[in-house]
Amino acid sequence: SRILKVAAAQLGPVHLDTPRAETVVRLIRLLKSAARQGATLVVFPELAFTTFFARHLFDEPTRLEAFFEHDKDISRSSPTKALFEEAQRLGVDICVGYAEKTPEGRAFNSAIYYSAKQDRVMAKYRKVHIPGTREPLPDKAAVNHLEKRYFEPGDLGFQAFRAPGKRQNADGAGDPILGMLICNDRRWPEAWRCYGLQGVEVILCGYNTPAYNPHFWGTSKAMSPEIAKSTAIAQHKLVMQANSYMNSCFSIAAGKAGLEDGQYELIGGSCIVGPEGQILAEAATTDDEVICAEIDLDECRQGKEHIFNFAQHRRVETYRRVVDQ
Ligand code: CDT
Repeated sequence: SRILKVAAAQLGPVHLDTPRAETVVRLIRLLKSAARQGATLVVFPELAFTTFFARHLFDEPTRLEAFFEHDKDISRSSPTKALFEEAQRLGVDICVGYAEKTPEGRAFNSAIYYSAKQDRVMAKYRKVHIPGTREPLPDKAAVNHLEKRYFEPGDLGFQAFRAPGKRQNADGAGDPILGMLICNDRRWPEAWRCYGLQGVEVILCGYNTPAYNPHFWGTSKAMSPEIAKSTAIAQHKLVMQANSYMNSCFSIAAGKAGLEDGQYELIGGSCIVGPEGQILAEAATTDDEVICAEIDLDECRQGKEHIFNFAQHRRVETYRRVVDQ
């Protein structure tokens, strides 16, 4: 058995004017709580250091720039570095999402994996499936989702990696095989399958999912906000459970939750899912909350060796449309 204690750190609302440093303090509190419960890997939400700013149109470029991290290595720059320093002190690996601005001025919705053992950011993922629109909606009452305006689609692909932990042999073969996704990516089976084909054992996914947004969302205008919200939560769990099952892997989903700026609601529902599609832990609130689960990575083998043994059962000669269209 290859047992690991993992956690999702759900973050309650972060408002437009919340100072970054204040949010970092909350993230550190969640990290410490996860470490006290024995977790050695903690996943934080998408764009964890700020409000979900893509719902707003910013006329002033400097206003928008303030939501981005401009330093190449946020584990070494203020105020974000305090989170990584604490992770180092506690010996806990973290995956955290942030708005990345490159030195060339390119903008990505990114997540990084920090290894406490190596004391460095050892993997980066840039969100591939960018939802929403470039232009704001004409309907004045609508809540915008301007991710297409603010972020380029990620250019790093879906690269699985091994996180150095309690190595079972010299080449690291006992270390967990991990992959990162960000929010809307979790609804696309192709993204999971790219990781599944690399033998992924744990998918790490931060998210910000609106509870009610009939302009964009699979929830119709005829639905009450209550039904729309429970549908959004059900669809979130559906994709985490189904894709974990179909790729025989664990998954950890950490969301931002609750009412940002008193009016924009994000679903909670942070969860940890097993390779048979079963929910192992689930958030009970829409505020700051840590959920943990002890997982045995060897439980991925049952599916990988039998029902979803890709080498034995996939029929790649029939899948051309998936990449051609
Ligand atoms: N942040 C993010 O990707 N949210 C999307 C909702 C997009 S609605 C235009 C999600 O899939 O949860």
